[in-house]
Amino acid sequence: MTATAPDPLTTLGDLEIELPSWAFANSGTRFKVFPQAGVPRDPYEKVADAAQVHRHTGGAPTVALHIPWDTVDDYAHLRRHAEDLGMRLGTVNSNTFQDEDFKFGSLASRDPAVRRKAVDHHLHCLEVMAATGSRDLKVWLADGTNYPGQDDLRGRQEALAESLAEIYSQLGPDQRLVLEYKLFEPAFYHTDVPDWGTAYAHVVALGERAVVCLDTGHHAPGTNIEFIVMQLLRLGRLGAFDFNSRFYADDDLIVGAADPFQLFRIMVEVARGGGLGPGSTVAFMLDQCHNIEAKIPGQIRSVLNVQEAVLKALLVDEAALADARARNDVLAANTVLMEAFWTDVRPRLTQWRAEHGLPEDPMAAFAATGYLEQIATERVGGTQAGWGA
Ligand code: PSV
Ligand code: MN
Repeated sequence: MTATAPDPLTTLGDLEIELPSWAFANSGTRFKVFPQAGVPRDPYEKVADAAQVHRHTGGAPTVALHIPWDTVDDYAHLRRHAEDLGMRLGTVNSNTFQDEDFKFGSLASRDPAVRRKAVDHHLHCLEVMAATGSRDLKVWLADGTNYPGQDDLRGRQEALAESLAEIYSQLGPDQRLVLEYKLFEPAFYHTDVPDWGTAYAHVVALGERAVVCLDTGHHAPGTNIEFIVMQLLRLGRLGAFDFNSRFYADDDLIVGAADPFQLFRIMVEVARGGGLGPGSTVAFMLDQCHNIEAKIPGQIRSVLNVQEAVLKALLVDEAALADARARNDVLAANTVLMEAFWTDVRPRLTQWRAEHGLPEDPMAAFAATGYLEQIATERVGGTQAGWGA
């Protein structure tokens, strides 16, 4: 750290983590969804649950919406509801993966009628964003093929470029198009936006307000994700994260649960690349599903894990690191990094929370509120929201 570097805890205090509305809904695997008592029945209740996460962590003031899952009659009203709870509505995620018409593709379809419908869905999302006050339209596509020869790979890229260009042309001056890539699933042979390079090629062609979303679960095992973080920051195109953790594929588990060291390495590159602090435009979103654990505490734990990783990353002794690197002292450089990683930042965070009027132990404090028991009793009738409903 240089003498002029801001206090890490100040930087941490500015960090805003965005919560996914769908993390509060029922979710599962293709084998089984286990419903939980008290799960929200509408977007209003999802926002109320998200507000609990922010209240206990001080670090999660925005909720991302997924359309049509979070369709309401009056988005301005939902926005006021969020604001009344001390929250804001954040990224709007489009959804072209659950409609029969998109079976063979959406924005990358070579059928003009299908593409029209997919583009129109995104234009509708832009209307939603005007009412919610959202900056980012996040586009993740399930588009791809299952069998070699099934479709024209290049033709689909041209179709996709055309669709994205039309959507981009309708963005407001302060809005961004955020393109998310994913290696595979649901398509198994090829995906139309499989990697950061493809996403980058598309966003560069679109213009300055198009950026890339890096979902930490969307790479081949063993991929050096922090390298991609560094490169996208270097190129000025890291727009957002979808944080989660994985053991095998796109597991959508609690961020930092599977590999806290990887999360730390990612945050080191974010910090070094200017992705933290007041000037940053990187959106730090969670994209997780709590299939077997309670959802609100699952989100609280996730926010705490990100905060811990960020604080550790900010503790890297940059001067010592630069010195070791200049001397090609491999072991010394590695030691500097590991010292930061092994620092137990929990006492500092406890103190920071106390100083900011937050509960010292957010997990215990939330459990003590009885909120989970309360919503289990109160939220009877109606239909519980689910991933996909
Ligand atoms: C796709 O796997 C994805 O990561 C996209 O972000 C979707 O919008 C989200 O998951 C849905 O859970
Ligand atoms: Mn995602």
